Amino acid sequence: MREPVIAYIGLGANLGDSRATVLQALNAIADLDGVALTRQSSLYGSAPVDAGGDDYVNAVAEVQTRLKPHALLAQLHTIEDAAGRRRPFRNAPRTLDLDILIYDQLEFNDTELVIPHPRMWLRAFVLRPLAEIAPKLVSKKQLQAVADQSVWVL
Ligand code: PH2
Ligand code: MG
Ligand code: MG
Repeated sequence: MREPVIAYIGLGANLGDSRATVLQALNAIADLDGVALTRQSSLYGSAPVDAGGDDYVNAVAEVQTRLKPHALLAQLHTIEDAAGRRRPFRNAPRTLDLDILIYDQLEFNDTELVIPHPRMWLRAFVLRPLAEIAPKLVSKKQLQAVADQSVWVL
């Protein structure tokens, strides 16, 4: 059996009961075979970045997983689909978005998956919750670089 590795998952929602959906998604992640939820951030509110619609609810989860990156992604898509996720256009308001941010020390890039997430270092709605649960992964300088973005603890 594969040794588990640590991965970080970004959660976001801005359509429907976003708070409830993000909390349900954390439970669904914890229930996945081959995945243990080891930490979860607070829920954060955030203004949409490069997107429209209502304010988002965001969070970050730390998991230990035996799943390979694409298998983990497939499971996250299943959870998104169960939450009624539709994909009418890029960055459309969404009931649930689950993104792999970091997977072990992996640097990987194909048409389906880019790891680490290419825009994570530009986004306070990722860096603030990530810094809460994994402070060594985010520097003060990186947080300062996104300090103008509106993010608040719910
Ligand atoms: N996700 C996006 C685009 N913009 N803005 C906020 N505040 N939160 C998000 O999760 C988010 C976003 C694309 O996935
Ligand atoms: Mg996303
Ligand atoms: Mg996504």
